[in-house]
Parts: sequence; structure tokens; C-alpha cells
Amino acid sequence: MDGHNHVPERLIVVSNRLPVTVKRAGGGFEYTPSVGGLATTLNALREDMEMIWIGTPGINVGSADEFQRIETDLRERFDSVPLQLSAEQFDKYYLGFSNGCIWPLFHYFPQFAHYDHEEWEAYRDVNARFCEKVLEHAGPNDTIWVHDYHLMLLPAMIREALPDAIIGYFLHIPFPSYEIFRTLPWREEILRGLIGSDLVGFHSYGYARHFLSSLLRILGLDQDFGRVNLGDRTIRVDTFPLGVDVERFAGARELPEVQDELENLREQVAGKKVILSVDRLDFTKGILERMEAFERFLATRPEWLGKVSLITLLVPSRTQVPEYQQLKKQVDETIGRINGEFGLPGWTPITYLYRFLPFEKLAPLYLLADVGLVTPLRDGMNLVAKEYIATRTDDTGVLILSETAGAAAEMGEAIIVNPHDEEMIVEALEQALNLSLEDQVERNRVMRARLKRYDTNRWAADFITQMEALRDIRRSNLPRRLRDDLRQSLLNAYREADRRLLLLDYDGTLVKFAPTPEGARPDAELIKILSELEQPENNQVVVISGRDAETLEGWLGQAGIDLVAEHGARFRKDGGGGWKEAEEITVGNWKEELRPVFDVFVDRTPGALLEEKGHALVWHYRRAEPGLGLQRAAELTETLEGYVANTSLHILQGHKVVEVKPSMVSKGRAAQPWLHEKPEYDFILAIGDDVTDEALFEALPEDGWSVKVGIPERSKARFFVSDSAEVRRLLKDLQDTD
Ligand code: ADQ
Repeated sequence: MDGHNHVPERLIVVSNRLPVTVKRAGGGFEYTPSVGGLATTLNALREDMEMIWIGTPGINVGSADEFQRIETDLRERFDSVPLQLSAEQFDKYYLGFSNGCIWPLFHYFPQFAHYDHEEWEAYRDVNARFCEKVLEHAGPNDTIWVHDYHLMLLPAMIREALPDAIIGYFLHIPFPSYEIFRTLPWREEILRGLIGSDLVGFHSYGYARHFLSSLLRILGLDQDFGRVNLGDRTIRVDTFPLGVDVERFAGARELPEVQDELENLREQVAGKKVILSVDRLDFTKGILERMEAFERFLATRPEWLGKVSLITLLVPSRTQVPEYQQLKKQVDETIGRINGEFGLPGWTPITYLYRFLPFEKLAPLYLLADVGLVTPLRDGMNLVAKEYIATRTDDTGVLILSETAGAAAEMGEAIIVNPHDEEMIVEALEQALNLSLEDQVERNRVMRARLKRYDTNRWAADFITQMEALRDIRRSNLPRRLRDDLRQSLLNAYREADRRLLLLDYDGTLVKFAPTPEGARPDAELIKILSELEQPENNQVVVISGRDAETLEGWLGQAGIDLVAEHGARFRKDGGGGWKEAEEITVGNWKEELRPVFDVFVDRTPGALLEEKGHALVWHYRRAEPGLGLQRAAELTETLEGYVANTSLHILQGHKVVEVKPSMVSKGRAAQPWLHEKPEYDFILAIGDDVTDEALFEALPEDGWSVKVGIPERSKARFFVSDSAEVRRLLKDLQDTD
């Protein structure tokens, strides 16, 4: 994430369903685009880029002729490409493997997951069919964004055919812990399918962590702050918490039809408090458990009888599946029982709606409800919780939210409950119904501000920006390995030069890292190499280090070389001379420039905040989820490095903080006195391993030999070597060259 907006030339979105519903009407077909949610968000991208969407049309047509008509219509009117599957194939892939195996397993219901080989094969075949469709439309450099658990094998299939495409994948449901995932007979194939992507995104850091740990334990692939090295390429694993269309929900209050409906509802509830829950009818949503908790609330808090109602809105879902039919039956029975047991004339404890409500009917319910009760047993994100808060622009209302919904990571101000703990839900209800207005507003204001900043558009832009940034990294000239031929050229250039300058970092470059700072003292061989390299009249060796002057003096003073300490704050030039202080330099309005960069990381890291000091910007992540905080801190630092290289700004990674402030020093600046010496050096070699050395690499003239030690990614150096042992060999070769 670098704060810049990159836009691909062409984006291909692939998901199980197209964002258009096709129905037979009269003699022809009728097309209804989906509104709200992901479909609207992604379709809005069409303003900025060419985009096509590939998916199933949700209708089964018999004849090839009819399908062709649909295909033409969808293509022309919606830039959408339908994929035709036979009913049998669709059932096995969709109801069978996707929803009968992956859905329950990934939501921690292994007892509901059936492992059926035939269904798995159908899943694989359908993913291959999707791949064919993608290949009909994708060019070698296109950006392809694959969605959700129906298409986990697709990224690798596309990768095989289009090795240079940028492929992103987003999972909308949880990725379960390794102990659950490992039970899947096809765990390896699924992981291999997913790592065909360049970028794998999840709703929350927990899911990303589970995925990474499965990669390690099943495929032996290790990670480094969300980067997984596959040898020939690197993939990124990151979190992108999906938001809602805040503007749309916030605007609901203003719509006349919403106001009318709200009025209606208010009359019906006649002053009683309202608790609202809204879900797809699915076993993961904790619907029965929630009703039983409400039953217990009524039984144990009789003072609320007749004064509070639960409105339950359920959308029919996967109605052909026996387990879902069974659940529907249980829900009906439970509601009947509770209403029979507690109902009074003029008061029904639970009102039950079993249908999809359009926005104009749903929003009034959000506005009506005093309490939003969102208690899924597991949920990838849960958008209902966010919609409830986003709609209530006066910040009243209380959200009760499951800790096992992805949304809980960002909505810590809600009353968070364990959805399996009936007593906890009962207490939460009591607390919610009694919460003062000020408390309500205080909690919701924070959440709503967060939702506003990271809404659906921002989410999509963020994901796409990261995909494009990966393309940039791939295109940029990464350092090349200092292979034998290049090394030979370096040695030749050294031999032929009249004046040679060697700028060397110390820790990690001249010596290996030691467990303690004192442990990295130079060995006799190193001192010998350095002093011998310094010997010839036309050679100058400078060690530029972050260490303090006393240590450098003590360790390297006898070699007779020049020394720079504390990244340039102090230096000792011309062998024996004493130590001097570098002058302080200031930079312009750096805070204005860097604040947006920090803001992005505040938005993307729930719990993080930005503090502005007189001479510093400080990003705090103490209250963020620990792992995510660390990962973001590393990313932020990396991003900031790009901005501060060659300035006098300095990044400090403190205890749960990342801080930027001006300092007097950078290694690039520290090297200036030597780089500007007359007569000029005609051979300049700089070697270093860490981020502070980047400024040094950048300060070098174009024909300078800059060498990075370690992983070459994101380095400004021209070449790289693996480790300090290789550096040592190179220095010895230089010595032998004369
Ligand atoms: P879902 O399991 O469908 O989505 P959720 O995120 O809550 O769960 O989305 C439901 C959407 O449907 C909401 O926008 C809601 O307004 C709407 N809805 C629900 N009931 C409705 C009704 N009766 N009438 C009208 N609208 C209704 C999956 C994952 C989630 C993840 C999303 C997005 O299971 O965890 O948040 O994808 O990635």
C-alpha cells in the first residue's frame, strides 16, 4: 500500500454468480442487475477502467440458441460474460462441494461437511470451465480478480496459462484454523490453487494468519510479514475488511418512502422497544441460539414482558438443501413455542419475516431498532452489523455483536458476545436496553467514523491498488544477482580505476548478525582485509554504520580507514583525524506530505491511531490486534522508507509505535563528503544490507556499484549478494586484483 492510486487498464472480475439476474419473461428474457453490496461497488469501477465480469447467470436454459441470446444481451448491456453449466454439474459444484463441504467446514461445522469425491471432481471441472472462459477474454497482462470459495482452484489454473497476469483472490468467508482445514482431503490442491494468485485477501487478520499457517504446515511455505516466497515469484497475503455503502445507508433517513415506512412501523410497535436481527437463513448465523437466548431473557427478566419485541428478518437461502429445510422447520417451531409461551394480548415477543426486503423496507427497520442483535456462530464479516450502524446517523442504538464475526475486529465499541453463551447474550440484551443515550452515541460515533473511512469503494480501490502495486514491483528493475560475469566486470572496473571508493555498512554486511550487539566485533581477518584495501594510495575505505563512534573507533580504528557513526551523525575522515559532528538539516513541510500515508494505515488497522507531536508523527498500534499491528508496522515502515530516503527524516520503530521525525542524518547524506571529493573517484562501491543503506545506494552516481546483501525486493541497489560471507569473498577478490 503506497497511498497512490493505480488503475489497471482492464479488470476481469470472476465470481460464481453474475451481478445480474436473468429470468424468463414472456417469450424472452428479463435482466435485473443486483443492487447494493459487492455488485454495485465493483460495477462502479467501470467508470475508471474497462471491466468485464464472468460468472453463472443463475438460470438454466436448454437450447444453445437461447443461451446465445442471453450471452449477447449480457455482453452488450452489462459487460458480463455468462458461463453455462449443466444443472447436474452446477448442483455438484455449487450445492455439493461449495456449500456442502467448504461452507460448513470453513465455518467450523465439520460435522456438516461431506467429503464426496464426485462433488470434488465436479468442483475441479467447473473451476476449469471458468478458466477456459477467462482465457477467452483475458490478455497476458490483464488484471484478474477472483472471488470466493467457489473458485479456489481457479487462480493456479489461470496462472499456468497466463504466467504474467496479475491475479488477485478474495475470500468472503472465514479461513479456518489449520486443525480444521487439515481434515479436508483436498487441502493441498486447494492451497496450490490459491497460491496461483499474486494477492490473496481476507476480511480479517485472523483468517490470513490461519491461511499462512496452513501454507507452512501443509506445503512447507514460510512467510515474511505476509509475503510468501515461491521461488520464481512472491505472493502477498493481506487483509481487506469489506465495508458497506455508507453513503447509501446514511441517506436512507432522507427518503420519503423510508420515512413513511418508519412511521408505519412506529405505530405498530406503539412505544415498545425493538430488537432486530437480519440474516440469511443459515446454520452459521446462530438463529436458533439467539432465539433461545431471547427466550431466557424473557423468562429471567419478566419486567420486560410486553415491553420489548424481537423482529427477525430471514432471507430464504439454499432452500433445496435438506439441512436448510430442516433449519427452517426448527426456526418456525421455536418461534411458535416462544410466542405461545410468553405472548400477551396485543404483544407478540417475536415477529418473523421470511423474505428478502428491498432497501426501502430494510432501512426503516434499521432506523426503528433500539438494539441490533447480530450473533452469528461464525461469519466471514457480517455486513448487517455495519449497515445498522451506518444507517443510524444520529448514532443512537446499540449493537450486540458476536466475537466470531469478522466485523468484531473493527467494531470493538459494540457489546461483544460469545454467541454460544446464552447467559452472556441475556446480559448483553439487558445492558443494551438500559444503555444511556450518551453511551450509545459515544460508541457508535467511533464505529460510524471508521465505517465511513473504509467503505466499499475504498475497499475495492485498496485491493486493486495493491494488485497494481505488485505489477509495478514486478516491472521495476529489481537488483540483479552479482553473478560470476558481473562480478568479473566489477573487478575489472576496480582494476582499471584511478581512484576507488568503498562505502561499507558494518552489521549484516561485513559481519554476520550476532545475538548481542557486542557479539558482532570484527575478526582479525576482517581487520586485515580492510587495512590492506586501504593501503594503496588511490583507495579509500569508509565504514558507514549505525553504531556509535566509540564502538567503531575501538573495533576498526586500527585499520586506518574512515568511519561514519550513528548513520552519519558523527564521522572521522582521513585516517587519524578526530571525530566531527554532522550539521543538522531541516526539510520543508514534511508532515503535510506524510500525514495521508499515515492516515491510510490508521484506516486499515482497526485500533491504530495517529499522534501528532511538534516535531514528529507517531503511529500507535498498541490497541490493534497484535499480529496485524506488527504486520502493518512493517508495511508502514517500508512505505515510509520510500518517502524519507535521501531526506533528513528518520523512521523509528518503537514499542508499538512507528515514528517519523527529522534527524540530522542519513547514510546518503553522510557519504556526500567522499562523493564530492576532488579529484573524483572513478570506481565507487557501496555495500549494505538494511533499509538505512538504501539512501546510500541512491546517493551513488549512476555507474556506481551498489550491492544489497539479502533479499533484493524493494532495494534501490543495482546488484545483490546473499550474505556477508559473499561480501567477504568479494572484498578478498578486490584485494587480490591489484
Ligand atoms: P452473507 O452470509 O450473505 O455474506 P452478510 O455479510 O450479513 O452475510 O450479508 C448479508 C446481506 O444481505 C446484507 O447486505 C443484508 O442487508 C442483506 N440481507 C440479509 N437479509 C436480508 C433480508 N431479509 N432482506 C434484504 N436484505 C437482506 C457472505 C459472508 C459474510 C460476508 C459477506 C460479504 O457469509 O460473512 O460479510 O459475504 O463478504
